[in-house]
Formats: sequence, C-alpha cells, structure tokens
Amino acid sequence: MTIISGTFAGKRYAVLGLARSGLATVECLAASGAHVTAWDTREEARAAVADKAELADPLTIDLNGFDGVVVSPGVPLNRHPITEYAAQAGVPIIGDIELFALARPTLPPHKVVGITGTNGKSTTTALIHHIIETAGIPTRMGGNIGLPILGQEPLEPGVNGVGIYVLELSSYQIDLTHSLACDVAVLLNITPDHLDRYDGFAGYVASKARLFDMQTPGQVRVIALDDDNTRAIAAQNDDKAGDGEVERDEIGVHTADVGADEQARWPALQGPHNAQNVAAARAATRALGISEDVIERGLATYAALPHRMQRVAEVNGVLYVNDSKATNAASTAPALGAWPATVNGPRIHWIVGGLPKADHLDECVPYYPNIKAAYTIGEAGPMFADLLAPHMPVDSCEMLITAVNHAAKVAQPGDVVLFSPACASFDQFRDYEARGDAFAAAVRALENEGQGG
Ligand code: UMA
Ligand code: ADP
Repeated sequence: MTIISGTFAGKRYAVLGLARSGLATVECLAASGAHVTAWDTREEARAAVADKAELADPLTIDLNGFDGVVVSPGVPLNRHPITEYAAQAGVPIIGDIELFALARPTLPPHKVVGITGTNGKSTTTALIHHIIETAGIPTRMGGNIGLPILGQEPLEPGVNGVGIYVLELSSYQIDLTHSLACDVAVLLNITPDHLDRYDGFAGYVASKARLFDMQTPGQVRVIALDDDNTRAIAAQNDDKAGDGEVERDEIGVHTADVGADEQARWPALQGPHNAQNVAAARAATRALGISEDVIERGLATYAALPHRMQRVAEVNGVLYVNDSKATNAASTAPALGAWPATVNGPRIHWIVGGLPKADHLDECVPYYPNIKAAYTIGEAGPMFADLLAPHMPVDSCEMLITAVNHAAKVAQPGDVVLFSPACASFDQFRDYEARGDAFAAAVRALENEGQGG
C-alpha cells in the first residue's frame, strides 16, 4: 500500500534512514517514477530496498541535481554531517511528511488535520481519527503514531464529501516539513523534551510553532492554553501579511472546558491529561463540521491505545497499569493523579526509571501523597531513589521484573501497581513498546503463578 503521485516522476531523491518512514518513502518514490538513492548505516535495512533504489551514502555522492534529501526523523539534524553537506549543494533536507505535502495537489480533494504537542499526540490523533470514522467520513491516520503516511492507502474521491488525513507530527517531523498547510492544526502542550536535538528549549518551542506558520488564511488552529509556552504561541501576532487582519481562525481550549461529570461517560479517556486531549479533539472535529452527538458517540466508544494508562490485569484485587509511553515526568504526573489517596491512605505502587531525560521529577511532586511506595529501575534508578526517599518508601530494584515482583508481594487489594517510568526506554529496552510488553509479561506470570498456587 502506498501513496503514488505524479509530482515525483523523473525527480531525484536521496533517502537517508530506512526504518518505518524511510521504507515507506522509498516505496512511494519508486512507485511514483522517481530516481532513488537510499542509505542506512544498517546493512540489513539497505538490503530491503536494493531492488527499488541505488545504494549509496548521500555523504559520499555528488548531490547536485537532486531534488531533495529525505531524512528519517530519528537522524539528528543538529549533529549529523548531512545537514551541512546538503546545504553546500543547495539541496533541501526534507522528510516523508513534506513529500506527502508535495503530493497533495495530485491527490483527490481532501483535508488534513495535524496534531503536535509534547504529550498526548497519539491519543488525540487516534481520538480525532475515531470521531471522524464515527461520522462515516473516509479517513486515514499516520505520522509519528507509528504509521508512515506515505504507506497508507490513499483516500479515494468520496461520495460523502472529502476524506480527511489525520497526522500526528513530532517536532522532528515538523523540522523536516516546509509546506504542509493543515486545514486544522492542533497544539496540545509544550514542556521540556528532546533537548539533545535542539538549541535549548526555545528551539524546541519554535519547532512546534512552525506547524501554524505553514498554514494559509482561513485554516483553523486549535491550541490548548494550559501552559505558558502554548499561550505565548497563541499570542503571537497572526497578521503575517501586515494588513491588520488575523489570518487564521484560532480556537483556544482548556482542560477545564471538560467537566468531571461528562468525562465519566468516556471510559478510555480518564484523568486530567485526557480532559485536555478531549477539549482539543472536540474543537478540531467541530471545526470539521462534525455534529455534537457524533462527537459524543466517538468519545464514548474510543478505546485506549496500548501502553498508555492501559489496564493489563487485576491480580488478587490489585490493578496493574501499563503506562510505558510516559517517557517524561510531565506525562507521568497525570497518571499519578488518576488514583488519589483514600481514607485508608495512598494506593499507588509506582515503578519508575529508565534512561533519564532530566535530573528531577518536579512535575510529579504534587502527586507524591498518592504514592504508597516507589520501585526504581534502570539508569535513572539511583538518582530517583535519592530524590524520592525523603517522601516515600523506596525499593531500588534495577530490573523491571524485580520491581513487579516486589510490588506484587506488598500490594493490598484496592492498590494499583502503576508502571509509568517518566524516562526513555533505551537503557534496557528496544523502545517503549518492548518495555510495556515486558511489564505485561511480568504481570501475566503473576497471574499464572496465582492460578498454579
Ligand atoms: N540512521 C542512519 N544514520 C544515522 C542515524 C540513523 O542510517 O546517522 C538510520 C537508523 O539505522 C534507522 C533510521 O535511520 O534505520 C532511523 O529511523 P527512525 O528512528 O526515524 O525510525 P522510523 O521507524 O522511521 O520512525 C520514525 C519515528 N521515529 C523517531 O522520531 C525517532 C517514529 O516515531 C514514527 O512513528 C515513524 O517514523 C513513522 O512516522 C517514534 C518516536 O519515538 C514513535 N518518536 C518520538 C516521540 O514520539 O517521542 C519523536
Ligand atoms: P505522545 O504521542 O505525545 O507521546 P500519548 O498520547 O502517546 O502522547 O501519551 C503519552 C503519555 O503521556 C501517556 O503516558 C499518557 O498517560 C500521557 N498523556 C496523554 N495525554 C497527555 C496530555 N495531554 N498531557 C500530559 N500527558 C499526557
């Protein structure tokens, strides 16, 4: 399955990085009649495209005459020599999302919704996609959610009106995109993250803001106004033409727009963070013309994505929750807020740690009263143990499986064992998905033990 576009016929592209987005890129460009030179440092990745592309490292070839170097989001542009090398040859560095943007004029009429933010992108993307599907409108979902958009089945001309592409966009992907004008662009929140890839926090904020800069007059922007950084972007002068007219329709939303009573109707959208995601998704789908009753039906029938506050099992009256996708303290904080202490005291056994992104857990501090005990793992373990020990019992476990077993021994019926690591996974796992699967496997082993005994 691939998007094919006459835009690329006869053009020359170099593709650097051949994992999910790079493979879909080669597929699309080759099928569209472009000449492709492809490279990845991993030999097996190169072998997978040998029948569709010439294999050569773009750093070793003359780039004159190329229409672009298509780089994967995981290639660090701020450190990689390709940035300088392509600039010298005057060849633009782009990503798969930019190729999609370039192909748009040749696709049947459609709309694009783009979603960015530090946390909640995947949830909000999947939720908007689900509401659009509930409305019976043809739709495709792709981007940072793990589904390269070029590898999706293209939307055909619709009988029920135009179809809608819903794209989750990371800051890395926005950096590689220059002409994606989203009919609706959504910004959820901005807190420090990915600072190894930017020239300070300001550089990361500016990357997110560019999603709006690419829009054209009449297009809609939805901004959750819960933090200073998103508020600053919303306040920026919209009058790019300098004619005194605001050029984009802006909709400001707040977490507080969603009432606790209505949120109780949506089982997979609990917690304050999901109130923000719902507020943004509602505004975006209203802007697409979808009715209130369809939106409500979509919210009520939405199913949680794996590894995000996912209930794995209840064993001996203890609930085990996999929140492996919480890779920074700002995304773990609302998970800790989801199970408040009761009259019997705190209930959460918190498994935390991995590859640290910061030397503090500041965002989580307000929720410490909800935590019965912490179990630290991974490279961040010793640092987190020092930070947490003054506030709660800490068990330094190092390994995830040890943490699950220790928590299971002491947890009482009604307690929650929450794996919300507030760290990246790469110290001990391939990615957050493998880490969440390891947690679920450890919980399943507990279940089986219970059955055996
Ligand atoms: N490579 C080189 N040379 C280098 C560096 C990398 O050849 O110097 C190669 C690697 O060997 C690898 C490829 O380049 O084969 C890098 O690929 P990638 O890491 O971009 O992997 P993809 O599978 O294409 O995944 C990317 C996104 N990855 C990142 O942003 C790191 C996926 O987001 C996204 O889902 C996918 O495209 C489809 O659009 C993942 C992610 O972690 C989920 N995103 C970050 C996040 O959510 O925090 C931003
Ligand atoms: P992203 O795709 O931006 O990483 P996800 O929807 O996958 O976001 O959620 C990642 C983690 O962040 C999950 O652990 C979830 O509990 C938490 N989270 C979800 N939405 C928000 C939000 N709006 N603000 C803060 N944290 C959130």
